[in-house]
Amino acid sequence: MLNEVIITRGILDAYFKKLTDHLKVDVAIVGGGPSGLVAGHDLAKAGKKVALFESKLSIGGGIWGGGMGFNEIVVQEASRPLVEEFGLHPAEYEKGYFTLDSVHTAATLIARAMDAGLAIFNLIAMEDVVIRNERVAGLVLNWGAIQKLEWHIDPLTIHSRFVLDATGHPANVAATLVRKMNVKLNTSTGGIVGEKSMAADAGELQTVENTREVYPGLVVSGMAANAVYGGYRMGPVFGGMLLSGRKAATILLERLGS
Ligand code: 48F
Repeated sequence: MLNEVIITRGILDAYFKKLTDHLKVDVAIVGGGPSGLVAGHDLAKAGKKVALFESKLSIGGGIWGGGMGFNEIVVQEASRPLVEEFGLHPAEYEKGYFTLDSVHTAATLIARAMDAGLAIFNLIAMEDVVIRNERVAGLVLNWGAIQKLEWHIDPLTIHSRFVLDATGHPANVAATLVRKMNVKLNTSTGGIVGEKSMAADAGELQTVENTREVYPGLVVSGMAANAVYGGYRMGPVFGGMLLSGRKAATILLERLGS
């Protein structure tokens, strides 16, 4: 006969073991969209201790909804090797344009990243960063729902050697750092330059170019990179996001000394 208390204890013990194992990590990723998932996959595969925190229930960010809710996305030739490496099934639509089912893409990226060793914590939001010796050194975390309700409940904290801001359009980690610490970022203005309007080709190249360490200890990827450095948006073409995640992992592995 199934015992409800054993079920409850199993969940609590397994969850708190997972969380306790990730109170000190090499890289803490904020945001479970395409760039964060690819970065998490590559870092975990390279043997790094890496945890991803996503404020919402579902992981996958902007992938699920395709374009305007039509659940297909497009990737371009440049990202095809990465797409195939992950076991996705690109269908050529016109020369150089490939469609992917967005639900299969999100599910596959999540599964591959977790199989590589990425720990994912959904429902948990970054509300602030830890500062040590004038560098970002961890995350201040609270339940995503508590953040939304604006309840006055103190957060908990983890330490990380690096943080990756993969929060998409709002670049929430970099924005929080600038708002609270009044620091100078390594951007043209020293602040968050702001995302530009739609120009898919330029935006796709820029999201990879702009994937950089924007402040000691803080790397930005995906749309957050374009928001911070002033790149264009590109809509539901996702190759740049995937390649940005890969570049973020390469930068982080170099900085971690691998
Ligand atoms: O926006 P998102 O998918 O990130 P991305 O990797 O990809 C962008 C594309 O989806 C799309 C696009 C492609 O052309 O432009 O927009 O840059 O995912 C960002 C995730 O971060 C979460 C948010 O819920 C989303 O799932 N997030 C944002 N702020 C926080 C957060 C926070 N403070 N704490 C935790 N998660």
